[in-house]
Amino acid sequence: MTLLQNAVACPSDVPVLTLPNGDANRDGKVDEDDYRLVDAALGTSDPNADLNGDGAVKDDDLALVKAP
Ligand SMILES: [Ca+2]
Ligand SMILES: [Ca+2]
Repeated sequence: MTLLQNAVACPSDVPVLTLPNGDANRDGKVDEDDYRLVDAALGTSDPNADLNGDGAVKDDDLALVKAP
């Protein structure tokens, strides 16, 4: 009666989104394509262009594309 097996409490403690700086199209690099993608999505809630994940595509997301 001493065999207590603790189930793994939280096996999937992995961030759902891993966003490299400004890599909107996730091709591994930040370039004009990402800028255009975000710029074209300004004012929308396109999750691919919402780089900071606040639910809206705005200038701050565009700033992330510009950031190195
Ligand atoms: Ca890219
Ligand atoms: Ca945003």
